[in-house]
Amino acid sequence: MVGYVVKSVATAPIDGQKTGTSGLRKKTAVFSSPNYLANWVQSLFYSLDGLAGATIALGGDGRYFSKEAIQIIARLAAGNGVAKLVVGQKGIMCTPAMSCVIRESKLYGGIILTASHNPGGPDEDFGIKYNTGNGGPAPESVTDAIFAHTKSISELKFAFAEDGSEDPFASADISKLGSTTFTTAGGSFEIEVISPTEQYVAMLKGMFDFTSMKALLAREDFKMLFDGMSGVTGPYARRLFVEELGAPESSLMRCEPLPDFGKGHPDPNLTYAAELVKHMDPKQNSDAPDFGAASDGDGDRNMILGKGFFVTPNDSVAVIAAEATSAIPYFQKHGLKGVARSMPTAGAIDKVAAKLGLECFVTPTGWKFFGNLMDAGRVQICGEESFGTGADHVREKDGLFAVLSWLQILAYKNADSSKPLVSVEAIVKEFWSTYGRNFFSRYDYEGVESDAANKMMAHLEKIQEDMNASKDPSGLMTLGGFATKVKLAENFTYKDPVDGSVASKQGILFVFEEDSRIIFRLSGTGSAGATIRMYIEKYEPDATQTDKDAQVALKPLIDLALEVSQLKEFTGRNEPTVIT
Ligand code: G16
Repeated sequence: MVGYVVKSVATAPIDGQKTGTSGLRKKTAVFSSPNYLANWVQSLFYSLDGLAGATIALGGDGRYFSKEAIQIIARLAAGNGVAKLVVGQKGIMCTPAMSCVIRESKLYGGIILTASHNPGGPDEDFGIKYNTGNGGPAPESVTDAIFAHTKSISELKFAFAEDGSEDPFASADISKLGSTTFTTAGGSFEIEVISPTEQYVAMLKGMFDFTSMKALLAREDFKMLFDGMSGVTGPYARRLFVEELGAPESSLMRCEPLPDFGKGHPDPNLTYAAELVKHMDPKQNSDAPDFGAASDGDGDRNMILGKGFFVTPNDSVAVIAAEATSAIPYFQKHGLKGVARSMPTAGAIDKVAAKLGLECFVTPTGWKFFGNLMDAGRVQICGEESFGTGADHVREKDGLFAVLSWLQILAYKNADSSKPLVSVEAIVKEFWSTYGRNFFSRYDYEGVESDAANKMMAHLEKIQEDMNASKDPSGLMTLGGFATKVKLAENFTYKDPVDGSVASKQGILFVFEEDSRIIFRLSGTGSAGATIRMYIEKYEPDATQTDKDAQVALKPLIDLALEVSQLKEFTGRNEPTVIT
């Protein structure tokens, strides 16, 4: 056994280490600057009770700088008394798999190295986040404590090799499965390298009926295409769709994980997954597949497509909830009592909850807000407009869970193989005819100057405050000089129904009398400048009107939102970077 010693190394606080919507994300150059990562990780370890002797997991999307980060974290983990680090082979572990491993192996927690859907590489982004023992992202009580420590930190507890060299754990080869133990005076430290796929794939196999999905994929009139966007999901997708379900290798695109995602932006939306969208469009590809899906850098986001048809994440989670107990074995077995969505997510799932008599919760943006509701057994399916869909099998959103859910629903609707294929589009349209349609669009303005974005938000805050101050007894307000009547204007505040914790200022929303709304918030996942998100939603109950193009149906509201916010005037931006 190889020995190591723990030494204290002096450091000083570094500005701007506040955790965002999901972890700390910065440019790789910032993360690799002296002590930047180490300060945050040491602050994390200071914030955790009972860490001595604990086992924690470590892995991520394999992006550029991950190898160096693993070495730093292992040295700090040993230095802070962690007994064992469970590392995904080659440092790989998709985010939902990490949640699964923490839960199933009953670990103390886990560290995920990812900036999710943000690009990677020396000039792009790196990120880190911590998940607690329930497998979910750390709550704000933990991230606030980490931030407080980053502001006063003065020492790093590092492990060194006995000969004084800096990498005491170099002999633990993380490209190979197995375990290595190192010793120090009065203690030891073990590094176990595990398969990033085994536990997670086994869990998914227990949740779905692979036989019926296999039969669907064997049909001559059914083809699927999965885009791994050169992120971490590729190997999981190959294992599930090709090896387990028998789909041909040609059902996969960009399924080799690359540290810079092939210089792409691994965000599964209509802009950044344009290549997949093109393959799925029968006007551009005469052999367009029937079902398409994409996943992001770390495998928690997903996009679902039919042949020439985009399923919004809002509709996707609502369809899954509506079909769950008839089509998906996991929910047939465990039942469905409640659902949840983030505030800017369109309310299609609310309609399902009302019809099925389920509890329905609206939380701030950030998957961490679903954790308590799931732990309390009140919510089993959740979704966010930001291409996040998941269930209570783990405490992260789960891209492959969403893709398998859709395959399972398709298998269920197409159980009779002698009948023509029921398409993704037909399933969504049947949903609209039952529940009505929540037209939805999100405009993203990326890389806006922070000061300009903050001024625009302050302007909107003032409008909302003035409106509330001048409310007449009818409770209705007018927005500026516009005819539209406003039912509610607020900066969203959420009180967690389980632990009573309060999250305020989570987005400014104006809800109109005729079941429509506009929302503004600043993204918490960018690494530089600000990203303004403008969300527009309108509910259409009339089944004869649900077939319109969303941009056409929402045009008056989009114009109103731009005018009220004075977005162009504040930011100088005439067009959004991404329209969803
Ligand atoms: C993270 C969070 C999600 C959130 C999304 C967008 O996703 O886990 O809950 O909806 O960011 O957040 P924002 O609008 O603040 O950018 P991911 O996939 O980036 O980890």
